[in-house]
Amino acid sequence: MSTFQDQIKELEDQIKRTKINKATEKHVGLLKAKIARLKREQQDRLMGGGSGGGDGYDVKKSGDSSVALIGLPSVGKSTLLNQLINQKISQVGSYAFTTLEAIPGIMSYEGASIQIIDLPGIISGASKGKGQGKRVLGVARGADLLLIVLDVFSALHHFELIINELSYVGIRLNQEAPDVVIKKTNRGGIGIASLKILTKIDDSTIKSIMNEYRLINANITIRSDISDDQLIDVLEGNRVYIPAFIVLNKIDLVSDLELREVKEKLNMKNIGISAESGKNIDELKKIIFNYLSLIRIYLKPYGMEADFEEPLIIRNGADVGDVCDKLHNSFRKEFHYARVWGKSVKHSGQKVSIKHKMEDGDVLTIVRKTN
Ligand SMILES: Nc1nc2c(ncn2[C@@H]2O[C@H](COP(=O)(O)OP(=O)(O)OP(=O)(O)O)[C@@H](O)[C@H]2O)c(=O)[nH]1
Ligand SMILES: [Mg+2]
Repeated sequence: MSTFQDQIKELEDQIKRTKINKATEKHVGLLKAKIARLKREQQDRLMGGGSGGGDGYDVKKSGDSSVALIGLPSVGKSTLLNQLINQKISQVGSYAFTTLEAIPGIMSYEGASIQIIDLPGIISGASKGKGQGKRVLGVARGADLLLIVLDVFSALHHFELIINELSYVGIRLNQEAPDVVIKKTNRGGIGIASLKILTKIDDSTIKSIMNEYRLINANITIRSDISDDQLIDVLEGNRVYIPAFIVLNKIDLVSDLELREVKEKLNMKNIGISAESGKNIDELKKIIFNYLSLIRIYLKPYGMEADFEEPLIIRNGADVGDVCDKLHNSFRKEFHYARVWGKSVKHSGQKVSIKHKMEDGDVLTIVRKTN
């Protein structure tokens, strides 16, 4: 295992020693691709050897969205879970590794049921299997939102550690998935069609990175201004793109000035809270709800009044078909047409297809073929 580690370190040092400019761009891109390959091989080895123990805890997804609490031991994750869901289901302790498995709970907010998953603390080397780390990170990979929980006293150092561990298992935070499509061909070399001006990578770097992945004949269509790292992410596959923000806990123990100093140094959106006293918990709930970009749909059964009491909660960007799937697994098959009142249509009661995109507050009638 150390040989992987040594090789990766050696390549990373080479990048550090290289002055990055137009002339070295391609070389650096290649080094990065090599590092990515070594990391993948290292991960494969770990998985195969079973040293991490499975791919995550067996947490059943429930609710409209799931949020994972990730952080080092004793920062207050379990205290926070209990606050958010208003129940004491996860044990709190003043010693490290109190929590030994994933503990899910449901937070109710604005008609939405949001699953919050408390996790064991992670430590440096978690991504390589240390202290149940792989299982913890496995759950994090499946979440719709990550709350990075930091103790206000060690926030900066811990933040960096967590970012590294997450990145190692292919989790990309607060990044759009790069819009890149690659199709293998039989001949003709690498054909590049960029529909955006590329400011971070040039054609020759693209080609050599693709060659590093044994792609000699292929067409690549690029619709976002990608970097070399993002191209490698696409080639590696297996990346997940998850929104995240920082929860700075235990602010009851510091002055406002101390808190401000820490906040200024963090380069990710954050909120200071006290999980123990409940300070800023309501604000945090609101932030969670907003980050998940959930929308409310009011269902109006055919020929009846709309139900404005209990909206159906679904993710932003969902279409009528997604609503059907949420209601019953027969709805999509039996779908005839739908009518919508609200922001997503021009006319009230407009007839729409199953592909129609919904917006927050829309009223929806689904008409089934059997009706
Ligand atoms: N002062 C203060 N103490 C807190 C706060 N939140 C948690 N604690 C204390 O910090 C200790 C650790 O809390 P836990 O909630 O068990 O921490 P954890 O992150 O779940 O720890 P592990 O399960 O070991 O990873 C406990 O003694 C808590 O009482 C807070 O906001 N302020
Ligand atoms: Mg805990």
